Amino acid sequence: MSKRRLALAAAVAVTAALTVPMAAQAAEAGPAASRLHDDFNGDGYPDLAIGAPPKNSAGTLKPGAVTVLYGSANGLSTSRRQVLDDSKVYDESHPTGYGSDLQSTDLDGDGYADLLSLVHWSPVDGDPGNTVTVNWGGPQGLSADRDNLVRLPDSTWTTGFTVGDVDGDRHPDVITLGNEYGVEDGYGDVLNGPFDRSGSPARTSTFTIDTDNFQIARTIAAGDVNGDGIADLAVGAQDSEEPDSRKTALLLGGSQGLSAPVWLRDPNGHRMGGEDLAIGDLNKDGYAEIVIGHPNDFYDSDLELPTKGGALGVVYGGPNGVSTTRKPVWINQDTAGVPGAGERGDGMGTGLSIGDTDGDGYQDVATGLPGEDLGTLADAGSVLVLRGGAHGLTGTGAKTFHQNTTDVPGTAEKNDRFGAATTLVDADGDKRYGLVVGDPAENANNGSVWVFAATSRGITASGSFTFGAATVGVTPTGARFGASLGD
Ligand SMILES: [Ca+2]
Ligand SMILES: [Ca+2]
Ligand SMILES: [Ca+2]
Ligand SMILES: [Ca+2]
Repeated sequence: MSKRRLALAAAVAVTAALTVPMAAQAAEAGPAASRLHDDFNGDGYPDLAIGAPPKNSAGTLKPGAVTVLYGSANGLSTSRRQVLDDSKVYDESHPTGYGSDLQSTDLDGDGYADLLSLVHWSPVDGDPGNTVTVNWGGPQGLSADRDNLVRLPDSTWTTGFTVGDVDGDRHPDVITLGNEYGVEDGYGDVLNGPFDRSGSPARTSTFTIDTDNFQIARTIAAGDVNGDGIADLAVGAQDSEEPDSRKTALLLGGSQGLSAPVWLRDPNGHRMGGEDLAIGDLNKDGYAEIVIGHPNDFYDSDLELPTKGGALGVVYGGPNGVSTTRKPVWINQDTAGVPGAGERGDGMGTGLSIGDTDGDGYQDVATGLPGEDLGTLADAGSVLVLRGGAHGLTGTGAKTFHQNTTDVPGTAEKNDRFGAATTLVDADGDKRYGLVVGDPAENANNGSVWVFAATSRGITASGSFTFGAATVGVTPTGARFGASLGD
């Protein structure tokens, strides 16, 4: 249909024919170009996937749902939507948890982005066990049916997955993180593309992060840290004998496989880790930064955060991986220019996302602070958007949003925990990424989502809107609508 889609396919083909790495290739493997990855119907406007993986009162998963809002010249609207709802097909004996950990990429290279979700119980093989599934994109949107990319062994628990071209063949790869029960020896599986339409990868390989003690693999993100056009991996881990420890390993991608893990350290030599990771080029030098969300300030570890209330760790990229000229930094609410003040339990670093919110070419970072108090309202929650620039991530020009911000619909209440999830999406195709906030705890775990537009001055509360599961036809009770947002 769209000339835009055909043009994109041609550009990718031309790039793939080159053998010498160049800037255009670096951009393609990084977040800038991977951003067309969320255009499921190929109309040139990125789309938004919203997960609602409900749990019952005992904390057990139930059949889940995914709602896609399709982008347009006017941005997102709940009237242009597609709902994929397992609860319409399966009862609670089929606890799919569909809608957990949503990611997108064009897996089969047909020009339409495909949607990937972690699933606990798969209708395809009908057994418990973690699976990564795919709904295929096409001119009418996502396929209602889904295929299993991989069925993870029953002896493992899966903590997440990411997508990126880690072998440099221009086909996206899927990387899952797992831990073997009883052993707690974290490892990753790489499913190397291209994938066929049954979900089978061309080949697979495994890597370990166990270079010293046993490590529990917890979080993963992909992006091109060393600027060679091949995606690299950041893996968040915990020393299995130190429950309060968090650390992050960098593994560089390459045609011969991943490099050995290198642990990231702050200028004092302390390992840098947290609960969430994102990768993007914040200072536009061609080397992507690793952003570490460290929301928990109750850890008792060798990590000495400079301040309270959670923080973002920024590790700058360079030609060899970690920059040798730019030191890693921690940024929190006590950093100059950042609104508010760091207090224990604020949870800054929850639900990280990266995108260029004001169109200046520098990627910006959004983070939730679900434990932020608003006056006497404990844990009402807020979101911060910090700007990237020539000198990297800065507090200057940072913006904050919560349910009592002028022009933001809703009313902040105790324990709302606004900001548990965020994503940045350019749904109107103007190269400025709007903000989407997920709040699965809102209204007794029914959940809600807020959508904010972006202008040349960044994210704006003007015109923001909110909606919940009922608006899109998903059963709202305990839906946890917005628990995950497509990335
Ligand atoms: Ca689209
Ligand atoms: Ca596709
Ligand atoms: Ca790389
Ligand atoms: Ca950079």
